[in-house]
Amino acid sequence: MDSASNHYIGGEWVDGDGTETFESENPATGETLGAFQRGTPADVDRAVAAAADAYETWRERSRVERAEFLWDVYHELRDRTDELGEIVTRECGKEISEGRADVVEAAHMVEWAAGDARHPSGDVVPSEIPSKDAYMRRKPRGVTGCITPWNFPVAIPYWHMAIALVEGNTVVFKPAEQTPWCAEIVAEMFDDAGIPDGVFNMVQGYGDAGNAIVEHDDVATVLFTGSAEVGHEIQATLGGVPGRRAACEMGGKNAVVITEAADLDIAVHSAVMSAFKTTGQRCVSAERLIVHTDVYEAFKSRFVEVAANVSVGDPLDDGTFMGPLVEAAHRQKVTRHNEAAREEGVDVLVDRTELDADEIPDGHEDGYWVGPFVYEADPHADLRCTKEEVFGPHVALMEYEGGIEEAVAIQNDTDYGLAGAIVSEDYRQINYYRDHAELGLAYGNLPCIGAEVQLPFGGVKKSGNGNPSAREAIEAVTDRTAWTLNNARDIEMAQGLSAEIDVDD
Ligand code: UN1
Repeated sequence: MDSASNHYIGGEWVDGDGTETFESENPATGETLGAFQRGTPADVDRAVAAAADAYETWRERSRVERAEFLWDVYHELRDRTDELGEIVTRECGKEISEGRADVVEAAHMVEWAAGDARHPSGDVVPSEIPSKDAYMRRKPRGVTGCITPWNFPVAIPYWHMAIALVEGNTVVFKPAEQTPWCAEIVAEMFDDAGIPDGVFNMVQGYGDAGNAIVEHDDVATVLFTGSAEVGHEIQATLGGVPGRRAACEMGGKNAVVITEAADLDIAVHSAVMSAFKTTGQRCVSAERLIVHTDVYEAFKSRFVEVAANVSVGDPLDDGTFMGPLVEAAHRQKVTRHNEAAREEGVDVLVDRTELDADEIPDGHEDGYWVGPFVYEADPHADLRCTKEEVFGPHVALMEYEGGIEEAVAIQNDTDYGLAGAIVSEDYRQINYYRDHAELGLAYGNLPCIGAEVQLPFGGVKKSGNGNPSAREAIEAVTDRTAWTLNNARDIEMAQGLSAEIDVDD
């Protein structure tokens, strides 16, 4: 990439209105991967106009026909999984199996959306009146703004866009500024598939471009996955505006509950995956481990042993468990949270905030490295470190003495409600957790990461108002119409309402 790459608007790669550019960087090495034009509100205006123009003809095509374009994307994702997985890893630092899994997850979502195009859409509903046919039919809503995070730079854009497009909406995509290269590939795949001009548009850039989408009156729906801070602003902006809608999926302060009836092998495995995979940078990552006193010491010694030794290193190496954090600013943020936890007086068990020089692979000295930070915290103390989302490998061990009710009360003692897991061999405990944990995604004897695309995805409480996945995403990007047709010559009304019209002579 010699000069800064363009936006994709109206079926063409175009120069933006602004002159500023930004760079994509490999977080494991600090190497520059490319330069990209920084989108402005004027670029967003142009993209929204292109999407609005294309909408009228796109919505007239059948669902099946619209899905044909996505099947091409699906095959490209499958054929290029290894190559694209490596690009994901190079641009966002996730270790290589996660880089590939990102592409596979994207393929799964595209497959789900395109496959669903041949399934029933809407419902046939009974009527009180035999001569009436009643249906629930779906209509697309129009231009959909998709604002996506860096941590799943291929999968999450397709979660949003595949379903929006199959349902007949057109799209303006604003990817995260940390992963513009992956976004460019996403756009190229739509271009390769020959999607009609203006149906898919992309404006690269920062939050000001995202804001311009949110504030644009011609954008009917905003799908957002990212931080709670930004998501709540989007909800506040669109909340009371007639005709406009936002579905937001945000963060969590997720927990794994490990009861006295836990299989400790499963418990350690679940906790390590939940806390440290993706270097703790999933919205579903666990930052709290709520452990019963009877198994506390045994669990602690095994967990601490892994946390102290788990491999942090070159994410392109197959043997690496954790890659770097995504960028310098995020490394500073995680470091501050680790320091703040210490200042609150918690007992620190593992502190790999600064890795030893010999842990950092050659040529990777400029990476944004951090290892696990593990501490003990009283579950009943009012601590910020067990309440605020860090988005890093920062995890509290919280010991409880009571029954499952106490464990679930601690799990629920957070403003968030995204993901969680219980580890137990006691089905009564599992069922209690299933029914009372305030979560959108709950797991038994598993990590709390790794959701599959055909399930709803999203949280409760501060974690979000949307489930931007599978069938629930259809709700976000369509409106329902109750359509009733009379097949008789006479009009007959429901509820016994008289249809007679008396005329005075
Ligand atoms: C996110 O971190 O924003 O459940 C999404 C998972 C993935 C998606 C995570 N399928 O871990």
